[in-house]
Formats: sequence, structure tokens, C-alpha cells
Amino acid sequence: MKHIVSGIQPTGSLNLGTYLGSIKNFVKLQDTYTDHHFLLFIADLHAITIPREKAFLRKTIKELSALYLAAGLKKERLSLFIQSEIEAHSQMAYLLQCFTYMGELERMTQFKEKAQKQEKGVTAGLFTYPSLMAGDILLYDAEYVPVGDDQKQHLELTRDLAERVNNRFDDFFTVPKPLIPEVGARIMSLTEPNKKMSKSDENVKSRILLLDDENIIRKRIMSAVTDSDQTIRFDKENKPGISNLMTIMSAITNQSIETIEASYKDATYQTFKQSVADVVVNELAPIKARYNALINSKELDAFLDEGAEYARKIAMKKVMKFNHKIGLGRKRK
Ligand code: ATP
Ligand code: LTN
Repeated sequence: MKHIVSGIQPTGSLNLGTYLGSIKNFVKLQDTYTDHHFLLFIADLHAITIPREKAFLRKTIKELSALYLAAGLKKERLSLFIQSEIEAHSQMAYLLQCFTYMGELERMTQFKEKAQKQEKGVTAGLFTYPSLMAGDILLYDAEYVPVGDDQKQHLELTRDLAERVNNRFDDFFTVPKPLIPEVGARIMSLTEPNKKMSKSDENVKSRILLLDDENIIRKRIMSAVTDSDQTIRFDKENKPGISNLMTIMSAITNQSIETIEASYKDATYQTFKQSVADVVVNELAPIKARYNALINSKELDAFLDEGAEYARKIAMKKVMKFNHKIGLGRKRK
């Protein structure tokens, strides 16, 4: 079975950026890659590379699992699981660290950015994070890995690691390809449209959370930072705020940017923002309803158990094979 693999960190309440760049994209990809099985997981091992409160982690892991399932993915071609429940992820991370060069990790922009933001000590886990991520992907011989723009560099490292291992130990890993959406790969902050919309931004007005109330969603969009030019035109450089709202509309409705530009040629910013708000509210309402039904249900736990079982079988086999391949343990007759 061919696999598509991706993960999201339980580091905060899910926002529109992560939803459009990631989860909604999975929904679309399931219709395109109909002969692939999707392995999607909550990357909790990644989340602890920066200190987090225990209660916060527990809550966020659960919320995120429910949201994944509420987003409309086809369950028959999906295994949803929690990364730490599959021991092979930690094992593979260690093995791959022994194939990763310090220089490679030092070049990672995400590490540099996150290390800079850390007030207290920067953990070794944050530094070796890309090896853990490479393991997540290589364990399942993923053919494709859908991610947002910011994960490109990690994907390149994963490919390099796979090729390095393949050159030494005849083709052992599938070299994965990134799948970066054309529209929605980077949804920007509503208050500072040159920065990505992020769950960790201190300013709550910068984002829309999937479970926000309708009036909050409308308020955030109506007060999104734009420019004074009053024409609805896509120009990321000079009109980042309006371009971002157009991207949001396009990612939800599947209309092209050109179509949106044409439809709102004579509209005011006020009217356009109202339409964007309508589109977002309509998109999120059914997700929220399904989420509320799922969050405390047995169905969610059962689905996560099933997902873990499927993933564990594949991952354990692969990591044992890798141990063996590189000469660890005893040779079995
Ligand atoms: P944050 O920086 O917001 O705390 P993160 O970058 O650690 O979060 P994850 O939740 O791990 O985000 O990201 C899950 C997926 O969503 C990744 O593939 C990432 O590229 C994508 N993603 C995150 N934010 C955005 C965004 N604003 N626009 C598009 N895609 C995004
Ligand atoms: N590093 C990613 C989350 C992540 C991931 C993965 C994505 C962890 N492991 C494997 C794709 C495949 C992030 O921060 N967005």
C-alpha cells in the first residue's frame, strides 16, 4: 500500500492557517490520490522539544485528534494516531541522528528561529528535531508528504538522509516527495500580514481559531489589516493583507485568485471582507458541530486505537529491519 504521511504538533488551538495549509489540503488530496492510504498523526514528541505544561499537552492532543476527524477526511483511507504511542518513532529518531550531520542541523531555519525565541535553555531535542521528523516519514516509506511551505527544508533533509542510507545500504528507504499546496501554503497573520498566521502568536487578533464563535470570526476578519488603496487585487508585496484574504477565500472555495479578482472588481474592502467572513463561517460551522459530537466520544478513542495499531505494525517492522540492516544486535539465522 502506498502511503501519504503528515503530522501536526499539538502546540496550541488549531487556527485557520494550519487548517487551510494542512488539514483541508489532506481532504483535497484524498480525492486526488485515491490509491494511497493516509497516515496522519499528532506530533506530540515534536511538541516537547520546547517545554510544555502536561495538562496543556493532554488537552491539545485530544482536541487536535477530534479536529482532524471532524474535518471531513475519509475514514476508510485514513489511519490517525498519536506519535508517542508508536515507540518506533523514538527509536528511528535515534538511529537517524547517527546519520545526520551537525552542520545540517545547524542550518535549519526553524531551529534558528525557535532557539532564538527560547528564553531558557535550548534543548538537544529542538536541535535534533529534523531527524525525528525524518523518521516519522521514512518509517512508513511515505511516497508523499503534504506540508506547508515552512517545512520544505526539513523535507529536503529527510530526502538527503534517505539517499545517504540508500547509498550505504542498498535502497532501504523510499525517498519522499513534498506536496506543498499552491494556494494556502502560507496563510498570513490578520494583524501583521507579513508574518505567518501562527498558533503561538501572542496577539490573539492575528488568527482565527477553528472553534471560535461566529461573531469573533467576523470581527477578526472585518478588522484585518489592509491598505488604503481600496482595490481588490492580488499583490503579496504591496497588498499583503488583501492578498491574504483572497488566499483564504480561494483555499476555501477552490475559486482561482483571478476569478475572485474579477468577481470583486468593483467591491469595497468592507463588502469583500464580509464575503470572506461568510465563507469562513460557513466552512467552519459543520466542523465545529462534528467536533463537539466527537470530543468526548468513544468513537474518537476507538479510531485512534485502530490507527495506532495499523501504524505500529508497519513502523516496528521497519525499525527492526533497519537495526538489522546497519549491523545492530545479533544476526538471526
Ligand atoms: P505554529 O508556528 O503556528 O505554532 P507550527 O508551524 O509548529 O505552528 P504545525 O501545527 O506543526 O505548525 O503545522 C502543521 C502543518 O500546518 C505544517 O505542515 C505547517 O506547514 C502548516 N501550517 C502551519 N501554519 C500555517 C499557515 N499559517 N499557513 C499554511 N500552513 C501552515
Ligand atoms: N515538523 C512539522 C510537524 C511534523 C511533520 C512530521 C510533518 C512532524 N513530523 C512528518 C510531516 C511529516 C511542523 O512543525 N509542522
